[in-house]
Amino acid sequence: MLSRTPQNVKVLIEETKQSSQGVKAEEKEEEDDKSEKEGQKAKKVKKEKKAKKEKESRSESEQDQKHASFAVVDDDHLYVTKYSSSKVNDIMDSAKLKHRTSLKLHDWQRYGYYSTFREWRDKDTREMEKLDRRHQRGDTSYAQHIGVEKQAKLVIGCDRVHCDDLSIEQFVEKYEKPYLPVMISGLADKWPAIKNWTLTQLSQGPYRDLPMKCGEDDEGYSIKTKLKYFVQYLHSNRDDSPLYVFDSGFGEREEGKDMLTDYEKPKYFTDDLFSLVGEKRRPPYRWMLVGPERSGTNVHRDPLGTSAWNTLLRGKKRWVMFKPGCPADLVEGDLHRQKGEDNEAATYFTKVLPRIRADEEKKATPDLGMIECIQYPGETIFVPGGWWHAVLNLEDTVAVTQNFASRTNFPVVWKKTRKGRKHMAKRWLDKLEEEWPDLAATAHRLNKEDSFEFIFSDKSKKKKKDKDAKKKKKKKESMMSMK
Ligand SMILES: O=C(O)CCC(=O)C(=O)O
Ligand SMILES: [Fe+2]
Repeated sequence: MLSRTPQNVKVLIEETKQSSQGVKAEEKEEEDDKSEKEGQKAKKVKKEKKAKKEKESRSESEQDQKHASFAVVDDDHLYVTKYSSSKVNDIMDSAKLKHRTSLKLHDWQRYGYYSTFREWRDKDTREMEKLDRRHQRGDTSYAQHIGVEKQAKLVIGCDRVHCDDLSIEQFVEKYEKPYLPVMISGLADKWPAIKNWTLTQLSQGPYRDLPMKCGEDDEGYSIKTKLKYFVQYLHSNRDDSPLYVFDSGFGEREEGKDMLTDYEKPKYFTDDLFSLVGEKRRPPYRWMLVGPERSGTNVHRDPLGTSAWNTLLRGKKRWVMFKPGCPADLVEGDLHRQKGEDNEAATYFTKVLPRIRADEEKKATPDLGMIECIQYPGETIFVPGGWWHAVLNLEDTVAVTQNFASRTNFPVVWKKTRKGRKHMAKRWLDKLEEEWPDLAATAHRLNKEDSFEFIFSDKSKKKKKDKDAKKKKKKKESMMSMK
């Protein structure tokens, strides 16, 4: 682990010293009382001890709130009037050090985005709104844009539609089959999550003690923190690219089970073919996201060729998408990142992306198929499999997203799964044969066309066994660290 900065070491040592001195002083008092053997005093000590125990057993959150010193202004603005408790600072600092080991704590603020971000955001928002108006007016169609018809435009907006105006069949024909993104409003209007997932509820309501993944260490272990601590960090941090809750296990923990009933799969996304392999074996597929302003997700494609829907409950998200098949080093920014610039979404959107766009502008025929837009609260974006995408939280956000294999994307997902998750793919195929013979037939046809065969050598079986054991150990250790 990287050492802390001298400044922070000093703070930590001072705090540790103070508290340990405090404990020692109390113990000493008790010893003195005993040695005096005064019945009255002994009774008093007993009473005090009892009171102390009771106090300790009082809910942790009650005590945390005393530390936090914030004022609830409305559902989403729990303004921190003073930097939150040192306990939360310590927890989050330790998470930060584990998550990005190449940074010292003060490096998390080295670019000063905290002071410059809003100016950039407001200007960018005006441009995005203009782009959106042009797109919704129908100035550019997806067909032109992705090169199916001539006159490709450099960047366009995303189609927007209300769910009442888009039937499932229309969605499949217009967006899912041709693999085109769309922003759909109205799907979450009745979700309990609208009320239950406000930032205040998340930090004070029934989910406050849920451990949520907010980072990953160099060995791939999850770094988790309780929601109530994370929300305090969200309100008070000044980091360039803050930690981001991106948690796929929220519905599996006892205290989080109710979260699964706070939302429902929108009508367009009910196919979920991976469910056939069972909850334990299937790849992670649903995530709860709590993103402080300036946090985000850098350019990537979703795993195994799956498509995704992402519903935003609070705040605003800025999206950029590139059509499938674009060169990775170009869209990921490797060709446009300057020395000293990091690989975080905030830098990508504010620095790297404008350079990619400017270069694209110089091309005779722009060919990245860039789609850029802002997602507003209550909107659900459909991200078709294979599309590169990056997201920046323009404000503090809460969202839920799921990835899925459907009848429509099945051929692509099958090819990726049989290669990337061979053992699971075999099991999947067996289940498909029972439940969806037509899809199993598609899988067999694709295997035949590509001369693909399942071969499980002893070596690969051992590798799988070792991997499973390691995963199990990791999970156990990560649970232990939360206790
Ligand atoms: O909201 C985000 O930060 C990104 C989520 C994402 O990549 C997705 O939904 O596929
Ligand atoms: Fe994604």
